[in-house]
Amino acid sequence: QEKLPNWLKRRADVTPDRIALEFEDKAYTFIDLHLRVLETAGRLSGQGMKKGDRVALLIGSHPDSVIIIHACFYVGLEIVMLNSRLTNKELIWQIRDAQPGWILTEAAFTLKAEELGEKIPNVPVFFKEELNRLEKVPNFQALDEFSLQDTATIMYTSGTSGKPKGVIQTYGNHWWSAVGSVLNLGLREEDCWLCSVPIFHISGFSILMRNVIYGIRVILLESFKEKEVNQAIKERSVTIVSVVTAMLNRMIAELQDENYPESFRCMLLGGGPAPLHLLEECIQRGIPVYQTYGMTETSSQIVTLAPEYSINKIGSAGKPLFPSQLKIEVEGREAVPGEAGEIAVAGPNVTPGYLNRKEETVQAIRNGWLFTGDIGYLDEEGFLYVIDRRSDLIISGGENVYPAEIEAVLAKHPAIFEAGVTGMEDEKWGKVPVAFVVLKPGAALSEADAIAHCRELLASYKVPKKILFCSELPRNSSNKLLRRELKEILENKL
Ligand code: S0N
Ligand code: AMP
Ligand code: MG
Ligand code: MG
Ligand code: MG
Repeated sequence: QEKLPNWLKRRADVTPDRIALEFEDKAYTFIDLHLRVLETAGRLSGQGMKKGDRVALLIGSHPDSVIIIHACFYVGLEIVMLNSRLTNKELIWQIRDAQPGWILTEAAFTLKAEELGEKIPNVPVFFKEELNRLEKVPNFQALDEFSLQDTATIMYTSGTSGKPKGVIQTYGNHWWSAVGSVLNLGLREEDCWLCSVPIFHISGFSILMRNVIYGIRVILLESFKEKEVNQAIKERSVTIVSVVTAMLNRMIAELQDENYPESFRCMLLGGGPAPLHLLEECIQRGIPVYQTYGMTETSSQIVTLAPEYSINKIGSAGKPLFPSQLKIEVEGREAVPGEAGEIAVAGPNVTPGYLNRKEETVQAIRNGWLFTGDIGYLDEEGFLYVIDRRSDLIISGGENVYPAEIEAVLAKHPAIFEAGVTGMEDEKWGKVPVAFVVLKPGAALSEADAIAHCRELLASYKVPKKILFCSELPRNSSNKLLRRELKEILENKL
């Protein structure tokens, strides 16, 4: 069993007085954070939570959440990070699948949480605001060590089938992800990572891990606001920011003709396609953009373009981070340079698998390689280019939308016979879902009613932006829906 000392606890020992976290006008040193975490962990423990138990967190981006996350680590709890953009229908599905012993949330989500409590009565709901009133375990002992193969977090990611899967992320996955990142980007004493991506995604959560592993300052924003982000970069000595394309577009527009200070050294751009014109604009304006490729299954970045190649290899997601490996497979063989195929990755940051999904795990991870389902090619020098070619995945503003999930929801409507969903280019979000709907004979349904039906069951970023009624869907001889053809029909219509 490979072990490492408890990260925050070690940080509080080695660099206690460094600023760990800033939020609005508050700042916390590592020792502050540690003491608060210890207190919270004692109270969680007082509720009977113990090592190996599982807790689901429905929490926003603020210091209390950071404290709760580390408190769970101090107790040894497995954390299920819930995406607060989801509807309760979607959350309930995930909670039933993950079977946590508790849900820990906050007053901001009271409405949501009360319904969860009613619908899943066997999982008690706690509010963080009430934690202080809970009994503490006397002499609570925080874990001194983390076992690298233990599960730290579980994050749900949708799949081609439309049913979300819980991705298991171990302590080792988070550790090696942080190490891989820093071996590429380097570490400077003055580094400060701004977190305005959600902490329920690995994009944000990984920043909290780098925070304690590197001992750097993190500025946390409650939500993404381009003005606030730009201001923080300009006035608060931020050196690194993680963004998705939709954020970067808004930041550049807000920046107008101003520039970021010299000290700002990395705009880490991931979570979906990086349009070439955006990369070019950044280079022109001297914005140090680094494209990265990564996913929940790899605990964030696994391929990142090194700084010295940002101009020569523009458009590339780069090379695998030092501890990881990358290959392209075509029909069971490795592709030649320039040949597109499925991207497969391996390394200590890659998930051991999906929770409760043996079969899907065995299908995805073969001989130690995770087959991502993404299509890409390597150039002669081994740089990865991701091609946006999957018809079953729509990435809208960094959120994944799977057509099958929307199709299933539409098909539940009594007037709908069947539905097919595809992605449409969108200036703001990159891509948005559009649905083709076939009504039952004699049935009537308006676009607005179909959309209202979706809104009830789906997070709003998954709701189709348009519903096109038609008499049949394109299918092949074995009756499989041809989403690629939907895309063509759509392009001809618009
Ligand atoms: C882009 C964001 C910030 C937009 O949210 P915003 O502006 O705050 O919207 P709201 O005020 O909440 O809502 C207003 C309306 O907009 C709708 N809406 C919100 N988001 C979306 C969306 N994505 N698509 C479509 N519509 C959206 C709301 O629903 C609302 O509409 P109505 O009024 O109709 O309800 C926000 O979407 C955001 O934070 N996106 C980023 C999410 C993210 O982080 N994704 C990455 C996931 N992938 C990974 O984590 C792996 C990759 C990775 O780790 C990584 C990624 C990036 C950088 C670095 C890394 C790394 O490897 O380290
Ligand atoms: P998630 O499941 O939310 O972690 O999203 C990961 C997915 O985002 C990947 O499987 C890719 O489809 C997509 N993605 C991530 N980085 C890139 C990139 N640099 N270029 C294109 N697509 C990307
Ligand atoms: Mg995914
Ligand atoms: Mg907002
Ligand atoms: Mg995504």
